[in-house]
Amino acid sequence: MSFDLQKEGLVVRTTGSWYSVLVEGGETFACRLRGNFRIRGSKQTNPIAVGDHVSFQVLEDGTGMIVDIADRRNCIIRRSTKLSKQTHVIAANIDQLCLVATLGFPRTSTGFIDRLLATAEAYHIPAAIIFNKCDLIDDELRPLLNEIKDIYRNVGYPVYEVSALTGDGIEVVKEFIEGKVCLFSGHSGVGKSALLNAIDSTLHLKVGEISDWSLKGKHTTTFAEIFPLNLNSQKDGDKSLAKPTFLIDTPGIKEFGMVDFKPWELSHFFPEMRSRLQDCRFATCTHRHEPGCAVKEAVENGVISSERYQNYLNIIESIESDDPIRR
Ligand SMILES: Nc1nc2c(ncn2[C@@H]2O[C@H](COP(=O)(O)OP(=O)(O)O)[C@@H](O)[C@H]2O)c(=O)[nH]1
Ligand SMILES: [Mg+2]
Ligand SMILES: [Zn+2]
Repeated sequence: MSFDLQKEGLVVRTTGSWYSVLVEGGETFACRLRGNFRIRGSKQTNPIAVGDHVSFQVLEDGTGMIVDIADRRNCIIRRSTKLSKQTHVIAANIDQLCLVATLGFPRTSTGFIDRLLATAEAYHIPAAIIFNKCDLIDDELRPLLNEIKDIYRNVGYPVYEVSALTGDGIEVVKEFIEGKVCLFSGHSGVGKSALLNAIDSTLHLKVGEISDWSLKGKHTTTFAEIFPLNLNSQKDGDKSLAKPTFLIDTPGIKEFGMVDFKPWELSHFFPEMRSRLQDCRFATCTHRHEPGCAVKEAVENGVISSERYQNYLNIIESIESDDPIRR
């Protein structure tokens, strides 16, 4: 028996002890994990998750035996229970969180946006905000939208404005996500399904279904799964040059959970505060009542958005009022 043929690929699906691994060129192999494979970080219940890059040996029957997992750039996890130390890795190596938001119909609060952004920061996942339904932005809403866009651009987040309905801005978003593994998140009703349909017209996701934003129904799974997106860009004919783009679907987690922040840690996940922490008098400054606080000073000078700061305070408050056993 020969084990010479070794391949590398992306785990796109997991079902029990089998992993679907996509290799360059588009072929998928059903793989298993070598029996004595050491589970990295004993706190995790699953050694491999979708998004992992693995090396495997092709066996005679055409299946694969995974022999190595590349280090993860990031991963999102779920605790089995609130107090449990065991965690379940939902997905790994996410290149881009696309936070879909709307200024109206329904209105996404900046509080929600800031929570999600802080969570993405904690997970080391780059985040961008896509404001959808821009066809509904009238003269009255326009200044507010511009103001909010400026707040996030100033912090360093890419911000896009699109309409899934008219197709406005979609090409720019396609260019932005090309070649990335993307996770779309946002409240129900903001148009995630419609937006994904506009990005990839072959998806045919149901629009207007309140409870379901995932691809469930189209592909029935309760596990996280990664799908190639067909960006079918009309402008360049040579598709072979395009880098594959992927969508992570995570049924079961509607939104990112909030990571277990400690109050003094939270500002590490607000980039505009993080860059000023060393100027606060106290290393564990929570930027509320402490003297010599560089963050508060930046808020007073209008350098840090007071809206972001208020949302920061609200998150701290919710951390402190939560189950005290956890910290
Ligand atoms: N006017 C307008 N309506 C939209 C747009 N995108 C989505 N919608 C509508 O918003 C509702 C919710 O869309 P859906 O994609 O199901 O949102 P999801 O819950 O985030 O997946 C549907 O009635 C869509 O037709 C848009 O760009 N403009
Ligand atoms: Mg939906
Ligand atoms: Zn401070």
